[in-house]
Amino acid sequence: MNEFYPTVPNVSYEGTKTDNPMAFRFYNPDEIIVGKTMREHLKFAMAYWHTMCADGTDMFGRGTFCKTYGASDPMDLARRKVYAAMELMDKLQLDYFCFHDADIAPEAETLGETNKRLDEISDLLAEQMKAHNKKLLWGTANCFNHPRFMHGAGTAPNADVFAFAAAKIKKAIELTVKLGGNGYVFWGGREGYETLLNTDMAQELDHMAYLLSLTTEYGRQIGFKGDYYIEPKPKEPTKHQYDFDAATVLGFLRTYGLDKSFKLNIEANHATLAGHTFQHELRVARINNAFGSIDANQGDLLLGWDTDQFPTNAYDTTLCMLEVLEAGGFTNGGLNFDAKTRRGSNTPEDLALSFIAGMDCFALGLRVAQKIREDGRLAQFVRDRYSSYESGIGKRIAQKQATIKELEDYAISLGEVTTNISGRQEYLENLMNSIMFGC
Ligand code: XLS
Ligand code: CA
Ligand code: CA
Repeated sequence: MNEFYPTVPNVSYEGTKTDNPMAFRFYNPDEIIVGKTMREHLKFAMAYWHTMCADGTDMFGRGTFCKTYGASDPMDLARRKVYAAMELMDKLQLDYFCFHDADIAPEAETLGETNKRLDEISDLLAEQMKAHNKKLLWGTANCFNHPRFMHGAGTAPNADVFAFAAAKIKKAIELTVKLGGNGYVFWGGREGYETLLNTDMAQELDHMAYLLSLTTEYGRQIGFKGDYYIEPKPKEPTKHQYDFDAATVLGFLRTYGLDKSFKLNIEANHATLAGHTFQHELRVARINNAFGSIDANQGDLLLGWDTDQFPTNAYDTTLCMLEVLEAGGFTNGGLNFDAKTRRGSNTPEDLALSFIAGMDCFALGLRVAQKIREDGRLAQFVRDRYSSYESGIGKRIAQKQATIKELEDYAISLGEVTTNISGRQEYLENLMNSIMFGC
């Protein structure tokens, strides 16, 4: 087989002093940090759709990257992508990947034919994954690209579309099981609305819950042992997406008794689209025992859409890794680079440099997060801030033993609240800087 990325070398750790751009400065895969290698902590994955497929096409212009791999027809292209993916993952030391059904094989005229194509390419993937020691972090179904999904998939007003979506998800779960996937993601695609004037929201939500039950139960029947994730996103492509943010998804799951069956796949760019920080979404997931996996990217706060940029903001990755460590690390999840190079960064070297930047940024985040935990001042500050709940009336509130009359008597006896301790936000922000930059 050809070499698809001749200008990309095998990338390894050279430390912060190196001037080699094709090297890791912070990501040292086999270095142990609190009992685990960095590789085990970070579990980096490549998103097949961006890395192998997307050619930079946007609504103003054609593609700027060549993603044809020298292929002569669509199935030849699908096969070549498998080999190219393995080569790139090897060179970048990426152990995992994620895919949609439509990323690995082109849709045919009928679903039956499409499924045959998926069988063929997944056979090749299975063989090559074994040869290259690669793992599937999660699989998913693309129920948003084809025109049949113009009004949604599980929430479509057309029952034929619902059936089609169910069949596609069934097949995508089968592929995930076949490839030993650790997870399966439900991302709402077009599950939302453009206007309530034509929408029966109650019926759509009921249908969505039914689709989730049907497909996830089927997965368990065929031996899927991994985690099911829902990936929140507030808007785009629809004006309103039902899986708006982590809290909305948790409320929806509880309404339909599905909360025990799902965890969340939190994407940084979707968090900011919802008007939250990445850290907020991770915290909501963690405190609700729903922390599962992460789509590692970043948006541009000056743009109102999903730019899916490679993550290079070390402050955000530090806060993210603090949440991950606090959650006890990943189990079935990992850090999937749902990210693409900018349209103007259009060479294979740019692709490698973008992964290096993202991997180094999360490695740096992990290193600093661990330093913050070792330092202990941040966690101690938070504990002290709530210390009034450790004794007296506070302890009775924390133990949920206080009566309303008791609280009233206590408040009257106080006369006024005289002690309210400063939150010291600026001090804490400066503390973060001093730990991050080693001063
Ligand atoms: C799109 C989503 C998508 C999911 C998988 O915005 O991020 O890529 O991660 O369908
Ligand atoms: Ca995503
Ligand atoms: Ca995105």
